[in-house]
Amino acid sequence: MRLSNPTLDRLPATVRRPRYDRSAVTPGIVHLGVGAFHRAHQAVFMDGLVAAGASDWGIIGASLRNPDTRDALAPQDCLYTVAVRSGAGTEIRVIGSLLEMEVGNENPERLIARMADPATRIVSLTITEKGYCHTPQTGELDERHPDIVHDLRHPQTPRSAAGFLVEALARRKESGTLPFTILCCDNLSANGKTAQRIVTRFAELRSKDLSQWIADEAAFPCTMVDRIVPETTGVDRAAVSSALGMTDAWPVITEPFTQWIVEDRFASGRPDFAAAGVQLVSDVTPFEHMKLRLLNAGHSALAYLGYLAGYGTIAATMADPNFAAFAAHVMEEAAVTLKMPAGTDLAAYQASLLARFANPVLHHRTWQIAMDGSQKLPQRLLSAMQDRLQRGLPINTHALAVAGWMRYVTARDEQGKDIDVRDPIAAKLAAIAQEAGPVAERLAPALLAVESLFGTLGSDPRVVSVVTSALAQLYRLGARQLLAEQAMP
Ligand code: CS2
Repeated sequence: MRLSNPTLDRLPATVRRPRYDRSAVTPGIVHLGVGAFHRAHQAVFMDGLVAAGASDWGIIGASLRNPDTRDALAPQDCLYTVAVRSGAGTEIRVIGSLLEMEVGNENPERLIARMADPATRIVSLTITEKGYCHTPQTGELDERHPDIVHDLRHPQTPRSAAGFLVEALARRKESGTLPFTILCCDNLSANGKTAQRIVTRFAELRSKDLSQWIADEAAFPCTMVDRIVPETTGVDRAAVSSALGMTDAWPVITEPFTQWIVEDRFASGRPDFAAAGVQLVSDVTPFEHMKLRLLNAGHSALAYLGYLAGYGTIAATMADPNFAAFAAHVMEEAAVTLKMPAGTDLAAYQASLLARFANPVLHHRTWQIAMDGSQKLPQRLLSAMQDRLQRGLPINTHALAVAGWMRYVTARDEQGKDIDVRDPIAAKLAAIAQEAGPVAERLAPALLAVESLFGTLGSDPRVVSVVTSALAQLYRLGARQLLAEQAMP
């Protein structure tokens, strides 16, 4: 038996499910990048809103290139399970807010038409950092990116998110329809502004008029999104299907915590997000910095050093007290760079992050988080480093995290085994590592010279010196021994 509309009734009584009439839910949102994160985060908020009778907005989910999610969910009427895991056990809930699925590269026209349809009022995005085809250090569109070059030549059959967004917006302009709101839900710094810069620049390369219209009429609110959602494994699928008493081909696994903070600027209306616990604010910046520099920085630091030490998951890494202390130090270094609204308890926030990281029933792989470091380091580690340098403060712990990344991208672990490094510039990084050899004094400066990632920070002598010495120690002692020595009083 497969999870689907007709089988909803056969679920065990304890499973929360859509009790509302799904046929009365209408698509108001097109979401690009319908991966595990979206399905455990935004789609759950939307399901909660409909269930509470506060909205009838559903989601059309789109993958830009990969048909896997559509293939798994289409036979189940786009229903899927969210399994929330904690020490207290697992709570499972079937989500009904996803109505249809599209795959961009299979049928670009249909996806564009969906986005251009006046019924679509928001296009939200979780396309990961690299999906923006930008230079991570500057946040500008990379006009030489192959997908961008392609999409400018073939605007009707785009590949990139920017290409889809701009073509759909062009058609809305043409037909006299208001633009949709572009709701960026990726972990980028000033994510709405970054999306805006990229979309308007791409549009400008097509037509000044179009780009002006988008700048004047569309909205790009910034958001802070937070929920830890590891990749679903075969074991997870089997466990969820067994709890359901029927097959769910692609459930998502997550933690109890969830948070969504959104700037309240929408071009064509929005559902009553607040009724589902979304925090609507006028400026997301402080919360976004807080999350990127504490949670995501801590995550990346643990992922690189933990992986090098042979730990497979964040929880396993955190179970080593020296690594937990290291994560806490990264957060302490970053915390002083944050300017939070009065009443924010940063110490409590950091403590809650450490507890979330340690959640032993969540198998969040260090390898998964280590992915795409060239896209993640600037907003997670480098901006805080820069702020500290400006104030004359030491940067040792951040430098060690960066050194961990450096050793990781050489694609050789501490035992000499290959690392499967996934990163848009993995080949370039490997070439640099090859040329420099495993010698901190050569490797650190060579990697710091990658401008798209480090910008001017990479030539700051203080950075070169502290990162080089951290990398030298990492080579000499290995991650475990190094952190053990640092933890000694
Ligand atoms: C993680 C994030 O994969 C990663 O890089 O740091 O996906 C993290 O789990 C989320 O941002 C938590 O909200």
